[in-house]
Amino acid sequence: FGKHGIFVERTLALIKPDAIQNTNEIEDMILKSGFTILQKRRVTLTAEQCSDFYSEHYGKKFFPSLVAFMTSGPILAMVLARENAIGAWRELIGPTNSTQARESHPESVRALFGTNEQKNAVHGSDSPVSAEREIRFFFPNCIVEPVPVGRPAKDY
Ligand code: RTP
Ligand code: MG
Repeated sequence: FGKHGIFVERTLALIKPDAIQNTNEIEDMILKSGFTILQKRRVTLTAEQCSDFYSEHYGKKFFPSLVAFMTSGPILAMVLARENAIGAWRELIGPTNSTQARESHPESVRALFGTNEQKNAVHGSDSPVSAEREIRFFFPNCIVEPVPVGRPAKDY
């Protein structure tokens, strides 16, 4: 891909029930970090929908309480776009455990708005395959492929 272009990647972000009251501050952090919010939807998941979304964790010890937590109130699903969106959003949110995040990444979203290893404020897709699945889960009509932006016209 040409040296004047970038790939705009998409990722799925969730604001979890424990941080829904901090939505405005979290959106400010997202926009200040150069993301565009392409889609936004507030939903309350059923246990069945949540189990489907987190099916990779089915059978783990924390699965039942994760589903109880994630269905305890509304969440905000967003499609974020940026160069390297998946990695950049994971970096901005910090480590999974909010207690640990406050030690190692005190400016991260999970350090600032989460509580512990379960109530950790936000979710971010962990790979391009996950991002595609998770974006489609919440936004069935959304385009998920990376798109080139800023490429000189003569290269097309
Ligand atoms: P996420 O998927 O939400 O972005 O978080 P992650 O990749 O950093 O963490 P993951 O391992 O995928 O776990 C999914 C969510 O399950 C909850 N969790 N609870 N030991 C526990 O009690 C425990 N471990 C994980 C968290 O809410 C985590 O984000
Ligand atoms: Mg995960």
